[in-house]
Amino acid sequence: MSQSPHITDEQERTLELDFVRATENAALNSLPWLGRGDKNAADAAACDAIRGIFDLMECCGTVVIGEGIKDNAPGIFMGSKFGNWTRGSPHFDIAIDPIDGTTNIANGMSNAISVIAASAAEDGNKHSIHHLQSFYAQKLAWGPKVSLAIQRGEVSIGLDDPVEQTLRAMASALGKPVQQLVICLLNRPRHQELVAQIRQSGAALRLITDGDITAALAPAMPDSGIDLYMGIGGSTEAVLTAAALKTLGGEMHTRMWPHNDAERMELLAACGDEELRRIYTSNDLVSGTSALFCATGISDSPLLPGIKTEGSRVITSSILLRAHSRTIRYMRTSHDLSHKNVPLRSKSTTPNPHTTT
Ligand code: VTB
Repeated sequence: MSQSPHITDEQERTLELDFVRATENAALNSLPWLGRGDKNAADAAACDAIRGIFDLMECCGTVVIGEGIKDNAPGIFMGSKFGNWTRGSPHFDIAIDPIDGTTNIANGMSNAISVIAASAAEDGNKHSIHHLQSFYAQKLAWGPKVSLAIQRGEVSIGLDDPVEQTLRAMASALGKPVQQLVICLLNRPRHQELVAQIRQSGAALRLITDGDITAALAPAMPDSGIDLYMGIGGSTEAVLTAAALKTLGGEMHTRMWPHNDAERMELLAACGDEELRRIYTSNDLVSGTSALFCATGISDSPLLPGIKTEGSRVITSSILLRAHSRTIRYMRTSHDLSHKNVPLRSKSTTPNPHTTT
């Protein structure tokens, strides 16, 4: 967003806790849908809860990355205004995935999180979060140790390099043989060739069903056991991953991946050939120096434990990342549901005239 006022450090440090409340709220409100076979109901519950918190927040948020289009979800769309838009309060771009892993939540499986990222645009720029117009994107994500080896000129890594070459470079950067590498990707027919090439190299695979934000962040998380994330996943998820990598270190290369000729033609008309071929780094996708990333686990993932219930108490685990200070903050919160009021947009008696869905 170009509108001033710029967010101050102080404002960011205060507002960031409300981001955690928003993803916690989404996780709490979608919990009853864990394993109930209805991914849209889970998603709707998460959206309602996120809006419920943002309605209370003194900020001017514009959703530049929403969800719903690829998954046909009842989601929060691009252009939605979040916050109460009080005059003088800070402006943000917001990227949001109320639940990454809606199929997982419907099936009661691991790897479901609620996630929000925000970044304020700086001088001259209209937006600080780049909207990738494709449904899908090609991704290659690695951790800080590999980035360091790249910076030192010891290895080089590129999205278009042959798989075997990429894995050799990874192994050399991590100081272990290719056979000890663990590569994560979505289990999809489109990855058949990639899977065969990885298997041939001798590296191990971790194939996941859904939820590729946590999977793409795994190489940057200590002890995740994942060395590299590869393959084609959602574009929304790529941008959210980029916001987190700004704090965690590590890097991801991303390129739009049209899934059929019709989408290719649409993208060519909308953004041109150069843009379609462009390989984005995380700073290209989230360009502001301010960037917040916040996620709460719904079910267990490499990033976060899922929700645990103890009587009327529910324990949530969240991660809050702030690029300015590079702080990685983990929050384990015990909510007493017999006392707590989970703010929901649908239950609000005084809807804010400045907010839209
Ligand atoms: C991934 C995953 C998401 O979409 O981005 C995936 O992280 C990619 O799309 O949780 P397909 O499922 O169509 O392959 C999700 O599974 C759902 O948005």
